Amino acid sequence: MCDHRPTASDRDGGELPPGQRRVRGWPVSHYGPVPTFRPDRWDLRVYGATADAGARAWSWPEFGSSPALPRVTVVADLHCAAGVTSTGHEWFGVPAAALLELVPPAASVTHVMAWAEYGYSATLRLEDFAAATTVLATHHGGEVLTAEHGFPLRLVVPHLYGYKSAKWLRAVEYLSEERRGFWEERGYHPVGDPWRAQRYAHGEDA
Ligand SMILES: Nc1nc2c(c(=O)[nH]1)N[C@H]1C(S)=C(S)[C@@H](COP(=O)(O)O)O[C@H]1N2
Ligand SMILES: [Mo]
Repeated sequence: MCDHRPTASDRDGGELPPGQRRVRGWPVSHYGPVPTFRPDRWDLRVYGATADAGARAWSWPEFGSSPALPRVTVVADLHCAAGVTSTGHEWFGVPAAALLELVPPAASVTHVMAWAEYGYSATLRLEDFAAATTVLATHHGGEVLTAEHGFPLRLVVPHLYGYKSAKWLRAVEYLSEERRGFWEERGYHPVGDPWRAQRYAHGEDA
């Protein structure tokens, strides 16, 4: 999670979820090393319980140029479950809903697993992945993402805690039953709604 100290006042700006403190700037927070991007080996895969039982993959050039993939801008705060919120992020990328349209899930699908480099994973309810503000971001504040913030592609799920926003995204797996991802296996909440302080699967929000 995050281990940085808040440096700014909690009084400026909008309302924060319970137990969160505002941090100035944009801390870097993740487990493990920053992966090296190798464009020739990179793909984004959608697989699992798809409606036609098939899988779909985009190479890096395809992902960048496919006219079937629309782009949106989403402005949102980023709430780390360890307690700091960085504010005012302007994300630009492909809406997750567009992937769901291009690769329809089977009727049985209830969740998706976001898979990142080095096996990091985060589970999401289908409705959270499908939310209008959920985006597969390539840019932040008008610039290409930096390596430590997820270049070339990261998931952003602004209405949930940061551990759902997988950096270095490589695949989306459709699931017909809930499964735990990296932090969910370690006791973090399967949904992770910051406004309900859903940090842990058992505890604070019970
Ligand atoms: N691949 C990967 N993505 C990750 C993580 C991680 O450890 N690995 N940590 C998550 C957590 S806990 C948070 S709070 C955010 C932090 O994003 P940032 O470093 O851009 O602020 O990244 C999330 N995405
Ligand atoms: Mo976090």
